[in-house]
Amino acid sequence: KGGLSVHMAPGYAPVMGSQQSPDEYRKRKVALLTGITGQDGSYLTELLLEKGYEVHGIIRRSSSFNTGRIEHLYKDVHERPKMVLHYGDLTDTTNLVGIISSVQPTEIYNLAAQSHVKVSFDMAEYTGDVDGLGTLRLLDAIRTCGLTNHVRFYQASTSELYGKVVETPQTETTPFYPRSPYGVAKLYGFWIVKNYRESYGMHASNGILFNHESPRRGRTFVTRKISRAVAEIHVGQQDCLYLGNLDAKRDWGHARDYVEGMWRMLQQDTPDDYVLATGETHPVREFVEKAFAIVGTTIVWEGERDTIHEVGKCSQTGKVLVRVDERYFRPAEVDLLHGNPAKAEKALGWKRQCTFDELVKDMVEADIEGAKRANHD
Ligand code: NDP
Ligand code: GDR
Repeated sequence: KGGLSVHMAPGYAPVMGSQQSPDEYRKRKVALLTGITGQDGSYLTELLLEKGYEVHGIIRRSSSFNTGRIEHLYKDVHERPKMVLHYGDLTDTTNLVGIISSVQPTEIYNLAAQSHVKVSFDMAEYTGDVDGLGTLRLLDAIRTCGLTNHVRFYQASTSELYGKVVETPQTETTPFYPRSPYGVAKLYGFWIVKNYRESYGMHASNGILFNHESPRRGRTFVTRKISRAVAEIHVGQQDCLYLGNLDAKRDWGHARDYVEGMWRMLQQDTPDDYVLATGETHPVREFVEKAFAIVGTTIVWEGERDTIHEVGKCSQTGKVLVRVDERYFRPAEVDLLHGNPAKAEKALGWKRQCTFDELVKDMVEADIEGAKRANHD
């Protein structure tokens, strides 16, 4: 895969404030996404382009390509692109002010984050800076640019805010008890969004999204790690899958469904906070079993449950295909996530489309295609 060249498109000069009323200003459809190169950023860009938006995305300068998920949407700047990329970072205030003032967006989706929970224990300060203070920087940049009443803002909040189980299923009123530096940083993000909404009347909403996956999911998240391993074991490129806690339960949906909910939140007259979830929960162990079943392999578990001695064997051959490795356990775990999306279903008319079984199938089949292609190359 090649990378995309990034252009500050000609004609994007800084403009502070707007002479137009908020209603007049919002007649244009201009979205600015942080995290456009991530899983959700790529699906949301597709959705917004389909809806006729001009989409601007902030990407990080990287020594290797980080634009693989949006490459198919890219057009050269000379071909009047509807997607324009800008270099930036949530840690760089001046840069954010520069981009917002020149793009004059009508909607901002803050999807950028150090999004890996386990990594947040290793990089706690950085995660706090990007996921917590980064949200503040973006909100303040909107104010600095004089667009407080003009821009609608979406914050990628998370079911990790719930953390330790207080009640299930979790709703917008369930108390938060985050269990990782990531969750704590996102808690700051959640509250600063709510605070700026109440303090300055900003149209700023939190989407409290439960886990959502896809073939574009980062490879170190558990679902994609499993789907890739199943595919690679199937085509003979890998022997065994090493995992951590098999008993954690998650409410897993498809990312394509969830970006639709983000957009719907910003089309409401008033800002609010919404849970997006499937309303079902499944253990990691079940994802493993279902994923192997797609290639015709039945997994049987042996050894002491939930210890590093537990293994998953192929029922037909007896070969060990799954091992538990303590390095993938977290210092503090979120045992159970199970969301109730009733508010979003009623107020936004949103409902997930993809079932759990369809999600597993979609991911495993895509990775089998990828593994076969790699075998050919
Ligand atoms: P990804 O990890 O796939 O994408 C994260 C994006 O953030 C990437 O584009 C990444 O850039 C960018 N990024 C990371 N650090 C910075 C930074 N310092 N400045 C600017 N950009 C940065 O996440 P997802 O797409 O899965 O998730 C999107 C958002 O939703 C995240 O905020 C995540 O925390 C949150 N969320 C995700 C859920 C899920 O299940 N997927 C559930 C609930 C919330 P690069 O490509 O260069 O690394
Ligand atoms: P999560 O997703 O922490 O819920 O955060 P992840 O897929 O990393 O973990 C889910 C559960 O699986 C267990 N697990 C493993 N996890 C990983 N990554 N690797 C393993 O080998 C493994 N073995 C078992 C974990 O312990 C955990 O319980 C995701 C991210 O997208 C966040 O950004 C987002 O906010 C939340 O979902 C909602």
